[in-house]
Amino acid sequence: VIQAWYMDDSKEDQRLPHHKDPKEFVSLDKLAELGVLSWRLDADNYETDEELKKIRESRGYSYMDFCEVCPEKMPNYEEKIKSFFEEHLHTDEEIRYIVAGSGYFDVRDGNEAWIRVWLKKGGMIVLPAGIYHRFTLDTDNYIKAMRLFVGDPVWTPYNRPHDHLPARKEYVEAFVQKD
Ligand code: KMT
Ligand code: NI
Repeated sequence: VIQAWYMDDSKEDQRLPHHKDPKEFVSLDKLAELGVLSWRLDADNYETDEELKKIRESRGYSYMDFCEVCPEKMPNYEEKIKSFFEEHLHTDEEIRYIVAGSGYFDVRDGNEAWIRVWLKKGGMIVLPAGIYHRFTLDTDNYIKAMRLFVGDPVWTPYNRPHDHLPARKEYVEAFVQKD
């Protein structure tokens, strides 16, 4: 339900996998070194899942709602799809738990290379505050995600470059190591 790999440089359809040739997978441990946390949970039972409950309690995720990305349920669908795929950061964590469908969360590694994280039903991800990232649907064209947040949600995206923001500086300090 969670796989990650380095992306190729082609400008083809963003919904395609964009593997390198040969494929170059990235471990969940490597993602954790970038501050990107992930879990595999039981999406059929999210209402009663003790594991989810524990994560929410330990990380203070008091807020919860759902975001369904499909043309019928999303006002300004095309515009939203475009803005999700603009490279940006947030001043808080971006937490998504996929309860149906699938999609790609792309994150920058310490050398500015794109890592594509493919999340399917049951996959949960935390993108740390200050990491540059973007989102796209895959060719299945559908995702429903639980959105979690500490307190009142702030969804504001700051498109790159926004390197002067404290959240960005703190992220770089804590996680960016070049090799
Ligand atoms: C985001 O912030 O990029 C999104 O909410 C995308 C949809 S959540 C699967
Ligand atoms: Ni975002």
